Amino acid sequence: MKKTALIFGVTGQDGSYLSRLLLKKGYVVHGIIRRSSSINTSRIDDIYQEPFTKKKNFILHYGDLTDGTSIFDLIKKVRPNEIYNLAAQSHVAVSFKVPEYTTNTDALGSLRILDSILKINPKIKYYQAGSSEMFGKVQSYPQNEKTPFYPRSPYAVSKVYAHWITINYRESYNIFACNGILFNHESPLRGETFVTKKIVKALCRIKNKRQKKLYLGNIYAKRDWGHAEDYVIAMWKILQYKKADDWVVCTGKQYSVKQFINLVAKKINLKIRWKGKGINEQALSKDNKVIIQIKKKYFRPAEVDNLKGNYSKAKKFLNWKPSKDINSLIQDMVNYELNDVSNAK
Ligand code: NAP
Ligand code: F7E
Repeated sequence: MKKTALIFGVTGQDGSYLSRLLLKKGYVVHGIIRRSSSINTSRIDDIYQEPFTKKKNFILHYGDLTDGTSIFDLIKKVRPNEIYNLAAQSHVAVSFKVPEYTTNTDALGSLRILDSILKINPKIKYYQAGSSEMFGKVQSYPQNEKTPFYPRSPYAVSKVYAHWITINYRESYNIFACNGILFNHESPLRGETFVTKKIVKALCRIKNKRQKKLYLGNIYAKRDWGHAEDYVIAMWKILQYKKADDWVVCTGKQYSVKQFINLVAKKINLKIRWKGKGINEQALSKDNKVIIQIKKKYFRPAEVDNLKGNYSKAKKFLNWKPSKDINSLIQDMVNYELNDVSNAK
């Protein structure tokens, strides 16, 4: 019997990679999409053309995490073996502007799914997309499953709620409900307003004289960046493990935003020189034009300065480790941008 998976957030970066992985493993994949005035399925459109989806193994339904009725009805109709909750208002800076909506989706959305599982079939396995943002103002270093949370944004606070309600439904009702605590993961399919994609795209366009400047916020924040393709494998392994548990997924390596910029510039052979300090810091091209400038509007009301994880538990029990380092991640993202005609010379 083929396994059936239901993915909330199928149109996002991770939803796209996870769908491909599960279809290759022979799953029937159902995904939830939201109605929007412009089509928002660009990350999964090509999956329809793949040979492994010919037998209608990839089915999309309208729904929304803020709409409990749609969630309940879909789970009842699809009767999945596994549910992956990847849906979220996932932008930390935006969560300060829309805190109530972020909480409704990211915190209560998880509760709505868990409660539907309880009422429809408590045997359905559940994956909750938790985040290293929950560690926020970090209490120990590097962060693992035992590190206390100190969330620093409405996004992170909502994810902490989702984390604990997942544990609560596991302990109260014996549901196979798991938390992945994933550190930043990127790819060519990353949303364009996240810092890695913003940097790679802009520097490729600047190199090809399609754009003059890139504006950024805090370039001294440090992150543990991995590749989304590796991280969806961890999600799947988490639901195949013999018991439901919580797992940190990361690379164990850390770079600042400024270091990331330097690595991208080097990769595309764009010479840059830094000058100035604080809000006046700038990067200049070899002909002394300002190509990167700092803008106050990109700073957050509260920042997460310093994230670096420890994935020993996932390595030991799930036999998971990252296969791609920062250089292959950047290579992958750069190749994609340079092949995009709108960025070409
Ligand atoms: P993403 O690209 O922003 O995708 C988010 C997905 O959620 C999209 O499919 C989006 O639909 C959907 N969505 C948003 N609001 C929704 C709602 N109210 N109802 C139903 N669907 C909704 O995020 P991602 O990078 O793939 O991340 C996947 C999950 O992992 C998220 O929960 C994120 O918070 C979490 N996470 C991400 C990272 C990371 O570094 N990428 C790290 C840790 C945790 P539209 O396409 O219609 O907008
Ligand atoms: O910011 C700094 C910014 O938005 C990274 C989400 O997937 O990962 C992501 O959250 C850092 C921050 O990711 C700009 O202040 C500087 O310190 O790419 P980001 P994030 O906030 O770490 C976690 C794990 C998630 O769970 C989230 O869903 O870069 N930064 N200048 C900037 N960030 C952005 N976006 N734009 C700038 O111009």
